[in-house]
This record gives sequence, C-alpha cells and structure tokens, in this order.
Amino acid sequence: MDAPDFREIDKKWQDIWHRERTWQVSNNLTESGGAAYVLEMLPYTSGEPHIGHLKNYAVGDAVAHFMRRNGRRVLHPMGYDAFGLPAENHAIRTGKHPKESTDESIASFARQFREWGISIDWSRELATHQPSYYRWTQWIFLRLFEKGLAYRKNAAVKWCPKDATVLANEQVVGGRCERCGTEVEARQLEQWFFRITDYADRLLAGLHEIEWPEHVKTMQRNWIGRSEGAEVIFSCVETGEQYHVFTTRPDTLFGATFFVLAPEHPDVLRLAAGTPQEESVREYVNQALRSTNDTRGAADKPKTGVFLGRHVINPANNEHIPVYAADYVLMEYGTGAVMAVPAHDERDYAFARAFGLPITQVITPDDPDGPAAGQLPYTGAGTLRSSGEFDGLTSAAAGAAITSWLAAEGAGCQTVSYKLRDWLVSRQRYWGCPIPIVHCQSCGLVPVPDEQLPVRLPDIEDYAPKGRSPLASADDWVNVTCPACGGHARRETDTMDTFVDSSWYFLRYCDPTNTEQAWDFNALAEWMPVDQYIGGIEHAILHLLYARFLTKVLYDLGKVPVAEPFAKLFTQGMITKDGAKMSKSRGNVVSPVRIVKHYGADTARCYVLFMGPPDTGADWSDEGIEGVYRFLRRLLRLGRELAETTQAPAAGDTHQIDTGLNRKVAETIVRVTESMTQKFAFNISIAAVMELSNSVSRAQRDGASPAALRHAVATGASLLFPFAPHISSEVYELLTGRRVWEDSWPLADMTLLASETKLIVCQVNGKVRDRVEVPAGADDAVVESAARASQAVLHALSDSTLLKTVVVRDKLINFVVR
Ligand code: ANZ
Ligand code: ZN
Repeated sequence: MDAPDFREIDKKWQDIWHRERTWQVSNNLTESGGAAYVLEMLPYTSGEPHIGHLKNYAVGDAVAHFMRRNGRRVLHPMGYDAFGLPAENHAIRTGKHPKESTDESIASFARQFREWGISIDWSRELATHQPSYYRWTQWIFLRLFEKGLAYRKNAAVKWCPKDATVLANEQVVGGRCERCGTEVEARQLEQWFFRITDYADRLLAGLHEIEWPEHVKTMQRNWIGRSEGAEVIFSCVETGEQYHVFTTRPDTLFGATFFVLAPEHPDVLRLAAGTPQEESVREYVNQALRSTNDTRGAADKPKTGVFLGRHVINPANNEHIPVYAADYVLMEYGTGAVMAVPAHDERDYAFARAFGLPITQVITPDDPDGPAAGQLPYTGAGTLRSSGEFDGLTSAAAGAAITSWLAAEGAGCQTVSYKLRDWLVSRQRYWGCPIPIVHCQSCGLVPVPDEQLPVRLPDIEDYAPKGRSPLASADDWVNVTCPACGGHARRETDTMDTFVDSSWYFLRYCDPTNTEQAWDFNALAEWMPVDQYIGGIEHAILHLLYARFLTKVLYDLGKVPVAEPFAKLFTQGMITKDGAKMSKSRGNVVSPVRIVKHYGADTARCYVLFMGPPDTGADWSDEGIEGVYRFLRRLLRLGRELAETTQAPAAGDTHQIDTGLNRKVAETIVRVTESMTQKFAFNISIAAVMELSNSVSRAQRDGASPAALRHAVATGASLLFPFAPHISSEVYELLTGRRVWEDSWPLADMTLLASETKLIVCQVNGKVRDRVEVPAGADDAVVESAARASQAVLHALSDSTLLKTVVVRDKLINFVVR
C-alpha cells in the first residue's frame, strides 16, 4: 500500500521550502538571535544513500529545527566527500570515469536529501572534487608546507597490492587493507607526511575543552597514546654501536636480562652478519616481514624470536645481555627496541620462559600478602631490590633517581613517547586532490604559487592504479616550468588522502563562494565552532583527529578563530537488519528510496529515531515502521477532522475534560523539550506525542470542546515538527492557518502542571497512618506541613520526641520518633 497522500503532502512542503529558500541563512552579524551551527558529517559519495544516512541526517535535522524554533539562527549546510578510493574503485568496476560516477552519486544524495525534507541551506552546497573547493585544499597544504608541517621522507609504508597504493597505518586492520581486505605489504617509498605528532599534546589537552562522548575522547587518547618514561642507551659489546630504548619503567633497569629489536629494525641483519646465527636470523626476519599482523604484540600470543649472536651492556650493572629479534616488538613504537625485564613485564616473561633466559626480580610488591606476592611477572609498583644503591626506594622515586643517574652518566634521559605517527597524506592514485608542488632539478621542492591554484586534476583516459600515480603518465600535465627558476620541472604526481579534503569542509561552509580566499575570518567568527556535530562512531578517531589537527594548525596561523572545531559531538548508533550489518553481499539492505516511496518521508524519519535512543544501535523491523505509519496517519486524520468541526457546541460540561487534556498538553511539551535537550532521546519525544494523540482520541470520545482538541493536536504537530516536518506542517496549517516553523517552540502552561497532585503516604515509625494530597514535586517542608495537618498523624505523634523526618519526593513521609 503506497502512501499517495503523504507523498503529496511531502511534495507540497518541499516545494515551499525550496521556492522560498526557507533554510538559507546569510552571514550577517547584525541579525538578532544567536548563531548556531549544526552539522552532520558529509556523506562519502560513492554509490547510493543507505538507511544509516537517513538516520544521521534525521538526527541532525531534528537538532537544527529545535534550535531554530528556540530562536537561534541556524547554519545547517550540506556537501559531498567526493574524491577517494571507493569512488575510484567503483568507477573502475563500472567502467565510468570517476567524475561521472561521483556526480551521479552526488545527484542521488541531493535528490534524496530533498525528498527526506532535510532543512539544508542549499546555497552553501559544496563537493570536495570541485576545483573551486580543492583550490583551497591545496592552499592549506601549502601553508603546512611553509611551516614545515608538510614534509617528504622515505618511509617504510603499508602497501595494498590490490589497490596499488599506500595506506595510512589507520587504514590497515588486522594486517589487511581496510577497503578491500587484501593482505598488506611493506615497501620503501618517498611519501608526503603531515607532522601531526607536533600537535600530540595539544590534541590531548583540547579534549578537555569539548563536550564529546567520553568513549570517543578515550579512543582519541588511546590513539595518541602518550606515555611518560625514559630513554636508555645500550651499547653493543661486539660492535660498539649504541641502541636507544623507550621504557615506561626505568625503575626496573637492573632487571633487564635481555634486549629485543623489532624484526624490521634496520640493524638486525647487519648485527647478525658473520655470526653463526646469521642464516636463522635472515629466515626469521623474512618470515616476519611477510606476515604483517597487528595482533603480534598481544600479550597472550606465543612468543617467537631469534638470537642475533650479539650482546649489549646494561648501563645499570654493566652486565652483558643477549640481543634478540622478536616480532612482539613493533618497529612503529618507541625506538623499535626494548630492554626486556621478564620479572615485571608479561611479554618479556613469556619470551624468557620460551627461550630459557634469566629472570631477575627487582621490585618487591608493597603488599606482601597481595595476590602478586612471590608470583612473577609482577607488573605493579613496589620497592626496589637487587638494584644496587637504589635498593629500598619506591618505584616512583627509583624511576626518577635512575633516570637522573642515567642522564648524569650520558646513558639516558627522561622522555615522552607517543603511539601517534605522522599522517601519511600522499596516495598514488588518480581520483584525489593534486599536491601543489613541483620538483625542480635545481631548486628541489617548489610550491606552486597561490595565484596559480588550483592545480587542476587533468582529465586522463587511463586512471587505473599501476603502482605509481596514473598522473605520472599525463605528460602535458606533468612537465612544467619551475615557478622559482623557470627551468624544467615536473609536477608532483601523488594526490592527497581524502581525509585531507574532509578535514576542513566545515570551514568552507561558512563562506562557500569566496573566490578571493578560503574564507573570510569574520564568517568563521560568526559560525565556528560547530555547536553540534553528528556522525558515525567509525569516525571517532581518524576524521575527528585530522579535523582537529588542521583546525589547530590554521588557528596558529591566525586564519581560524577557534582551536577546536566541534564543541559538541553526537555519535548515532547503527541500524541492523536481523541483527546483522546491512550490506549488499548479505542482501539485507533496507533502501531508503523504497521506504520513503512506500510510507512517505516522515514515517521513515520518525521510525529511525523511534527505534531506540539514537546513540545506540537498533534492529530494523517492518512492524515497527507500520506502527509509526499508523500513528502519523491518525494524526493527519485528527487534524483534518478538527479543521472541519468549527466551534461545534460542546456536549454537556466539558470543563473537566478540557482541563485534563490541557494538562496533558503541558506535560507533553515538558517531556518532549526535556528529552530533546538532555540526551537526544528523540524516541522519548516521539513517544510523548504518540501518547498525547491517544489522550486526544479519548478526550474526543468523552466530549471535550473543539477548542481544547484543536489546541492539543496543533501543539502535538508543533512538537513533532523536528521529526516529521511535512505532516506536522500540514496539520498545523489546517488547525491554525500558520506555518509551524515560523512559530516558536511551544511553552508549557506551568500553572496547569503545578496543579497536578500526588498522594503521599504518611508513616510514623514506618507504620502507615494516613494519606495526604500535595502538589507534584512539592518540597519536603510542604509535604511535612500537609502531613501534620492530618488528625491521624498528629495523634500518632503525640507524647513522643521527633528524631527526624524522611521524605521520598512525591511518595512518602516517615516521622521517626522516640
Ligand atoms: C622495560 C619495561 C619493564 C617495560 C617493565 C614495561 C614493564 P606503553 O605503556 O604502551 O608506552 N615497549 C617499548 N617500545 C616497544 C616496542 N616498539 N614494541 C613493543 N613494546 C615496546 O609501553 C611502554 C613499554 O612497552 C616500554 O616499557 C617497553 O617495555 C615496551 F617492567 O620497558 B618497558
Ligand atoms: Zn627551479
């Protein structure tokens, strides 16, 4: 059964909003009303929108509408993340040029956003693959380049042989390409990086300034992975070369009984050369390099490794300890080398047991009866032993003392280590923003002058990946004259990671048509930061970290007025079908097109919000959506009926019924408002309006006056507007002749609510003596005086001494007496 009625109503209101540009806002500091910026993460435009997009934008739209009707001037823009691998792979699969297939995808998103009735300021629409946009992506790249924050280095990189491109560490999951699942290989390549590690501490500190879900902040903190500790220098007995290690436990230095390098460590093969172990080392390293696997550092994994036939000197006690290569040590962290303390570290312990290495306990647990006493490894703090002059010190004191001693000896220093690596931003792919640099034989790396931006992506025939950028074969494009010396030069042929494109789009929305500069500072001052950002939890780390990083860089350059881009963040939960993630391969995809066609936009929007608290996941149910559909139809029917009954005389005395209904209206306003402001509990907001509509039906049967019924239904429509904008607009217009979005958010008549009463149980020493009526929410003093007015209570209290009174709000009072 189609919803022809609903679809006509949808269209009627969408046409009005489109024609009148209802949701457009100008940059105008003089307009009254506080500016608010509500933003959903822009969609990645490869393929079609899915039901998760609908939920994301339905959440954001509800927030935007709610803020507008509470007097804010709301910026609510939309754009498309258009460059990147999925778009390019899709294009390769379908044989269409990525520009063509991306533009088709964009058109489909845009059409569906309109059909969903999302209140977007279309005058600010942008797509990251447009030269008018990526000109400024390049401009930002050059600012980083000038500051030394964009640099090139030869690096061991993760390479996806299928996509034929470099992957960021973040794009490797379980040793496989996040996109296509192919096992990743290691390669050495010259790459572009952004120096995000320079901002590690500020990215941590900034988390205190923003209202984000705690678990997202934790994910960012863990990703940055700041550890305080010491660097300790070990010298090789046989070669004299020095090796630095990072340790968080300098207090355990005397317990270091062996030394481990990551198999990828550049010195491993050289160290083993000429030893009897050389061959087995070579074998181990080769095998370790092939099996890139990010669980290899896990504590419970069986330990493998190989002796290098060399030793280093423990600077604390001058002992010669053997050197191993083992894959539980990761090249990417610290220095790629560790001092192994098997008595106090689980992985070192497992390794020592497997390889028969000595285990020296140097920390005594403080609580001798604690579970860890006498049992190794003991990883907690305690008191030092077998540590020479440091014996008897606590771990904390010893850590500091040993570090100072190392520093004095020139054998170490205090340091901080981070898990965060610099951001690898170059990709050997076609469908991305060109890096605005030329390579000149005499001048080296030369930035393309700002006035020559954008460096346009050339239109080439063969854009399939080949291991080097497809752009390298576009000769006309590649060969240029050097902007510095006028000599022959070649363009950089790598393109930028799409995460660069999406790390600043929220700035461009503030001033999207500016052709002189990326944005006008005052436009940002008006709108930034984003008051409410909304998106999927899958972006909790990368996108959000990168966007915060670029914002901080631009802030330091004086280009942006805020150091944090997103004041508040909301992450919505995923919609599943039969408990499983929706995917084409499973064939369980719920298409928003079909749902909207069948039920209309409002049913779809309300249902995805009604399924449960929007921040948690929920399973799609066909019955669930039917229920919401019936509710909206009933609301429309009520509206139409009441619009026709003009001032019909009430049957009998309606006063009582009207008051009851009016109270229900006031209550509903309070509930909807609270659930929206407090925790995005839109499911509760919608349920409250459903309840109101039931009360209306009941009151109608009981003979309530048309005026009271109209008031109730119009208010219900008004409250439902953020979720069901089309039907709400229709019903509201029928009943009031006005446009609901032009009226402010309903205010509850508190006098009605205050008159609601509660029956309070009155006890004396726990024994029930009476019940009294008080206003709901009455405070303790009111309850007590009401109770004391009861003869039965007074009688029970006589001849006794009051010790205390206990009040349970709205429920009970107990006098405790002797
Ligand atoms: C000696 C030691 C003794 C350690 C002890 C721990 C306990 P977090 O806290 O995560 O920063 N480590 C250092 N670099 C490593 C690498 N590249 N691969 C694997 N492990 C590495 O961890 C720091 C600790 O992890 C360091 O402190 C080091 O082991 C190990 F009782 O040094 B420790
Ligand atoms: Zn030159």
